[in-house]
Amino acid sequence: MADNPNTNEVPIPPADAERSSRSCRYCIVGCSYEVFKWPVGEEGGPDAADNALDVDYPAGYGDWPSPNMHQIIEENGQEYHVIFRPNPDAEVNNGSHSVRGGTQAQSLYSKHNEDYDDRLKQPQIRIGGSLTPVDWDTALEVVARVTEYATRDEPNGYGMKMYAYQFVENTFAGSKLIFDVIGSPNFGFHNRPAYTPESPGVEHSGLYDWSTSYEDAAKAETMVIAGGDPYENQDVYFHEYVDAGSADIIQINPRRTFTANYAENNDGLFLQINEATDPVLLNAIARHIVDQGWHDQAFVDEWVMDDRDAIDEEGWYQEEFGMTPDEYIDLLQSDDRYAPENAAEITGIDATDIRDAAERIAQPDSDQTQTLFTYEKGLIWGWSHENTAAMANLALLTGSVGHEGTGITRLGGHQEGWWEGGPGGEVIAEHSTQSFTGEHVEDVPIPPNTIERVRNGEIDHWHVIGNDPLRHEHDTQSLRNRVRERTSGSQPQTADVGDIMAAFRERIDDGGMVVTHQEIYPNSTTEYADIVLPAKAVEAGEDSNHHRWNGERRFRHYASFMQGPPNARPDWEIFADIGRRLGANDMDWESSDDLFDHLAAEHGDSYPYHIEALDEKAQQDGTTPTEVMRDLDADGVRLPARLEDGEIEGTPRLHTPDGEEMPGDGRFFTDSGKAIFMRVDWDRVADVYEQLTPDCEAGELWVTNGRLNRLWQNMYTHQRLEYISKRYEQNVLQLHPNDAAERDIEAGDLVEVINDDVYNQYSENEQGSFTAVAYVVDDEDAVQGQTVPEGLAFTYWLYPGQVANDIVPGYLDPANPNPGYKYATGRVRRLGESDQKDRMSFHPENVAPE
Ligand SMILES: Nc1nc2c(c(=O)[nH]1)N[C@H]1C(S)=C(S)[C@@H](COP(=O)(O)OP(=O)(O)OC[C@H]3O[C@@H](n4cnc5c(=O)[nH]c(N)nc54)[C@H](O)[C@@H]3O)O[C@H]1N2
Ligand SMILES: Nc1nc2c(c(=O)[nH]1)N[C@H]1C(S)=C(S)[C@@H](COP(=O)(O)OP(=O)(O)OC[C@H]3O[C@@H](n4cnc5c(=O)[nH]c(N)nc54)[C@H](O)[C@@H]3O)O[C@H]1N2
Ligand code: SF4
Ligand SMILES: [Mo]
Repeated sequence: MADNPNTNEVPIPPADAERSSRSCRYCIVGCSYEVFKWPVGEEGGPDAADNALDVDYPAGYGDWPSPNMHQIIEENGQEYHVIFRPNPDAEVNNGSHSVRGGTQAQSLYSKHNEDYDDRLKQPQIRIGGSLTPVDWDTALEVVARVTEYATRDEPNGYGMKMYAYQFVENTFAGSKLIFDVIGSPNFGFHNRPAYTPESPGVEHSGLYDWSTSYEDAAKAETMVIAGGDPYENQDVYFHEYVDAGSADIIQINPRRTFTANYAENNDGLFLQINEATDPVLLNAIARHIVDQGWHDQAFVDEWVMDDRDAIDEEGWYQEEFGMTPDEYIDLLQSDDRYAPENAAEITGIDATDIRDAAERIAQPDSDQTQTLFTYEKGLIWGWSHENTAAMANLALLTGSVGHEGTGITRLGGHQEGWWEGGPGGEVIAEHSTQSFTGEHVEDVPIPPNTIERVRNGEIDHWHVIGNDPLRHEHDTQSLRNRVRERTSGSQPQTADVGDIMAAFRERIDDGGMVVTHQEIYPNSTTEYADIVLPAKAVEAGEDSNHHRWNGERRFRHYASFMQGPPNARPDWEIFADIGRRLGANDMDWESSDDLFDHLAAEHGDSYPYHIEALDEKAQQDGTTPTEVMRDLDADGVRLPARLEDGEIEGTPRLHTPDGEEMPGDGRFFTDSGKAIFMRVDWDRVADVYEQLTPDCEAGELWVTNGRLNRLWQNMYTHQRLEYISKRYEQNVLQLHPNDAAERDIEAGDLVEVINDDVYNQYSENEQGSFTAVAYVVDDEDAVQGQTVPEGLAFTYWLYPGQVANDIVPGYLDPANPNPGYKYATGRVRRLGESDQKDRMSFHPENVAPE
């Protein structure tokens, strides 16, 4: 590691410093940033006229970039200063940032950075057991020939696991490779094993899971936040919109987080739900609404489908789960488990609070509610159908869609950037060998669970791009064991393509598998890779221009401003090269701009986004879609985009009453333009719930998992950035003091979490375990309550080397194979003291302003 030249001083960019616009490399909010770059040795002056920031110095807080927003990079022997600061004039963030975004200058590729030596810089192939540098031609020729061999009988021998979000140019090229060029159905997104919707209950009801605008949070009167924590995970949305508004928050979470206390301290409600019981709570709220007659009958009559045949014709999912309003209300009222008193028993929430929540949601005194429904992974990574469908039902029942201050939306993870480049649905219908049989449908083909196929031998070449499945998938300990077994056969001994292919063919013939990992840093999956392809970090400004959108569909241009490791290549270019080697003749884009222009002109009508207007505008003005986007700068355009009086206009929210903003047929995404209630039935999951529930007698706890504010994902940047990583030197296990005392555990002890019987749908249960540092807060210090209740622990899910997903159950919804990642259990035992025991304070982190 080289010395970091950063001090407490930051150079002022000269007036002619190169300026470009992009958004944060991290979360969904997509805060806008400005980048200034100029040669080392030059500097601007304190007068506004003499600097690129247009500020007269000295100036106050907010007008000067912090040392964390400065970096020195080197290109072709020349050093440059880079200032990377939140854009003070951008609509989304208005100059605001989080600790993650505000430190991203420190993650740029620079010899002054800790991670400089650690970036993947050269293609590698495991030869004689070690990853060995090779040239691009050797590496990509092997990738193409292994793919050919793996798919020699049928296309299912190839499996791809790729991000959905890392810019439209990359996802377009990657999904074209698998669906169009190779024709395999074995696709898994970066966070789940299959090509499934993340919010099936919302999408199949005809709602879009990104239909609101950020202003709606500021204008709502009631805001439901279920299984999500925007203070921790979507910071600037919380600060600039939620906190700036005056909605009563209803936070639904098993943990009393900051957001829970914030809700209570500001006239809202905290519903501290028992783990995994949300469908019962949400149905009980809906039941109380209909029992009281508080639902929006006029909306339901006009906008919710009541014709059974028409529902069935929408597709098998609607046939299986869709309900007419009468059927839905009958389900709520005929099942006594949903009566608030009975629901209280399962969910742990008082009937009075359930009724209170129902009233705040339905707002019986107004004709039009101002209720906004938001949710994220606490619902999605559980009973993903029931949890998301129950939220959609509540929004429809109360007519809370399409008006200011209402709606239903995910809070979100990454910014979004999925643009399908091949016929995914058709390939799955033709080649998937996985099917679903339910109450109303039989043997319908569904997207394959690719993780199962890696385990059972169907996938012979596994191509993993920009994600770390051996850390983030379910049941990772046994998955790693299986992948180790399947990659341990015959090994290449020289860098000759013929020798390498002979070894790989032999391995595949023996039931083994070849793993290709396309990445920017080594991680858990790289340890098992045979072929490593180094990518440019385009999210950090390297190499090429790109586009994606945030949680209100705000589509923006990310201008490249630096090269990155010279011999790495952007993902779209790697996909195109592999595609051409496999015979594609339409993957010869000259640049990412060329690819984007093609996409806007030829594929601009991707559901439900529509960017054709960019191409129309470009033709009108004699320019290109890329240039149109560049001119839209920090504020971009909220999709769908349209051309009005020669200018690009956006769409603040979807599902408005006239539906005019939609280029399609109607207000909702169904053939009739009407929405559909979805069956949410606790019986569908009750058996699995029983099996997953921890055995308290045997000392088991729920061990749920999720995010911490300062850490981003598998910590690919943060494990290499001391400023952040020293705050969490090991994984964390939040424990209730009574659970800790029973096990002789104190704050700062090193503990082990063991699951002796990690649930597996195929009854091949195995053991899993990980270690962490116990975070225990004494009752007298817990001034606003304990974060975790008795019987439940919480851990960070992607900590390097202390992998929480080693105990995560292999439950996937049979209709829509999404994992129940949140529903893990385990025994906790003390190993000894951690080295942090005497150095850290372990004070509560959930204290919100009164
Ligand atoms: N700081 C930070 N922010 C991030 C990320 C990050 O790595 N770090 N990652 C981004 C990504 S990719 C994503 S997907 C989002 C995720 O954003 P969130 O979904 O908000 O994050 P999580 O912490 O995974 O889960 C949210 C909450 O679900 C709760 N939960 C657990 N089990 C249940 C349950 O049974 N019912 C209910 N109602 N709640 C439950 C947990 O206690 C937790 O507080 O965050 C994004 N933002
Ligand atoms: N128990 C449990 N499990 C979960 C979840 C949970 O809440 N609980 N959440 C799920 C969710 S929502 C998520 S998002 C996943 C996250 O799981 P992963 O997707 O595996 O985690 P990330 O750290 O986001 O992985 C991104 C990787 O991409 C690399 N990278 C960055 N930029 C580029 C690029 O331009 N090209 C390439 N090729 N690589 C790049 C980074 O180095 C990093 O290793 O975990 C899922 N698993
Ligand atoms: S809130 Fe999200 S997008 Fe904004 S600066 Fe933080 S990590 Fe980046
Ligand atoms: Mo995510």
